[in-house]
Amino acid sequence: MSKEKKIKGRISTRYLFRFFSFLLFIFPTANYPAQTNTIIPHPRVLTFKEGHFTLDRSTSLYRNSGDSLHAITYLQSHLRQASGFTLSIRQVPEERQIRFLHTDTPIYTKEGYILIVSDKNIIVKAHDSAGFFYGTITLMQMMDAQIWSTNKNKNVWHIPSCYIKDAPHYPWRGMMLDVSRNFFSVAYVKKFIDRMAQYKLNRFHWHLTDDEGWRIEIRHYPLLTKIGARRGPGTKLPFSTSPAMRGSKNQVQSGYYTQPQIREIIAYAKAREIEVIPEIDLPGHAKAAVTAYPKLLLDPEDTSRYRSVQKIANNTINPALESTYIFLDNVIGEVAALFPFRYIHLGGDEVPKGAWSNSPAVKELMRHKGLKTRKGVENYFFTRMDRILKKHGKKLAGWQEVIGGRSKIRRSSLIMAWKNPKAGYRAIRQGYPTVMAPVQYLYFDQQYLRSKKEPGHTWSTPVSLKKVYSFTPPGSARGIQACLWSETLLNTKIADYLAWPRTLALSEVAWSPKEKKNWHDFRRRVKQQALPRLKAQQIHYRGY
Ligand code: TNX
Repeated sequence: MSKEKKIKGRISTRYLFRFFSFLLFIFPTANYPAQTNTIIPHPRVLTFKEGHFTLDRSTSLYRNSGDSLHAITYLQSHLRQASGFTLSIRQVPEERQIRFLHTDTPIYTKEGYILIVSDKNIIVKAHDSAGFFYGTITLMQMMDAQIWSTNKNKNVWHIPSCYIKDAPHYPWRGMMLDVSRNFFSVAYVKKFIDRMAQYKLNRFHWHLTDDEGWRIEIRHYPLLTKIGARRGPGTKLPFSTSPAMRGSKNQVQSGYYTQPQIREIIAYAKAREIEVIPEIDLPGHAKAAVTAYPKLLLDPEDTSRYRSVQKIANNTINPALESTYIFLDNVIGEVAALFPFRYIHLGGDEVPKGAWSNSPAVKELMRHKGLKTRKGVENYFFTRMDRILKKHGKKLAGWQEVIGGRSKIRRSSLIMAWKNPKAGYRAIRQGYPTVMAPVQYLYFDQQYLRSKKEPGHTWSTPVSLKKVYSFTPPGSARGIQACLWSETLLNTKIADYLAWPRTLALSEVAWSPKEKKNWHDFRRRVKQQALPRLKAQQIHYRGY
């Protein structure tokens, strides 16, 4: 090539460079692809505008009320982890700022928010603490996935200009974690809660007691955890009862949460706008409790021998003994003092056939109260338990069984329907606030698809991501909830795998209006937005 041509070449490269720089100058978004929505759950109203906001260490924060504190703290701490800097809070509005502005009326409903991003500033408007938090979560979903990492190496963030107005469809957007069958550490429970918050879920149902373990410290009754939280060789709780007590055969499995740890977890959840609902499963599913305190909870003359559906022998508290109610009053007293949320879940599911059938105390109770059936005895038990809860200033939550037969519990009791959607419709018709948790759609302990290679339960139908997404709860339900029972959850990897990405579908069904549901678009958003974030947090999700 001649010298002349080389020079010409260099000139034209330089010219081209200048030309493109000029283009970038007049169209600052030219180096960004056209914006598409990647937010999960899909917001009610969303429009993208030209331009973007650049967030870096010089960006400041401003708030005109106290109810944006959770949101601000959350954003600040993630930026600190991902970038190493802390955004400062200023007393006056200025440019290049994220402003949290309180509104006098709710945005649509409770928990709603408006988010406006422009190249000059970001405005989050809300009427309550949850609204600010969710506005901030949406903002963080529009930032690079590195916002969820902890490696302090991203310093500049671009957020597309937009206008978003949003609020949840259902007030109850829950997940249940069973920590009885297999125990999970405080650290994992916190992770579980934080991940829920990232997708605007707001009720953590903590299944704290069951046959295989009592996991909450009760000061009145130390044996509940001393005996009831340990199983395996040399302990009083057998290890081998099939099929629920799986695990490595030679090791004692133990674990429970102390009251300070429980307080810590509740505060951690509260900072993420999540209420914690504890479950003490009664009167069935109580092998751990009756093993720890047989004298208080079992009729010594009861010769009935029976097994639960999970094949656990003689696992049911006797409802005809006064000592049962004294015991439960003391337990509920401590639980009520620990958990600020208005509901305490008392289970009520799967009382085994044959329980109490030979208990003289129960026979006497039936005669005395004119109870004809075992269901009648269960109802008597729950009516008394409801009164105890009332005394401690709490409301009852229970599985659908608590309203079988002629129940006298308060109408304000919260019913969780798990056997099928129909059970939920029935509870709604009877006037109870109802949470839909049907196994066919929302049991995340079930396999995704039928295969020997897939972890999870097989007793119901498989629950694929698409199946979760297809669930259409009635508008009149209080909300929906997924359940992660832990019989097969031998480690946190399995727990992660079963929960993700299904939790994303749960989030959208619980939050977004039906008209916004679109399976193909959802899948695209899962791929573009969610999976990189799960990866950044090392969540062991199931690919698809
Ligand atoms: C049924 S759902 C149960 C649980 C099991 C679960 C396993 C409900 C209220 N009871 O005890 O862990 O199935 O999928």
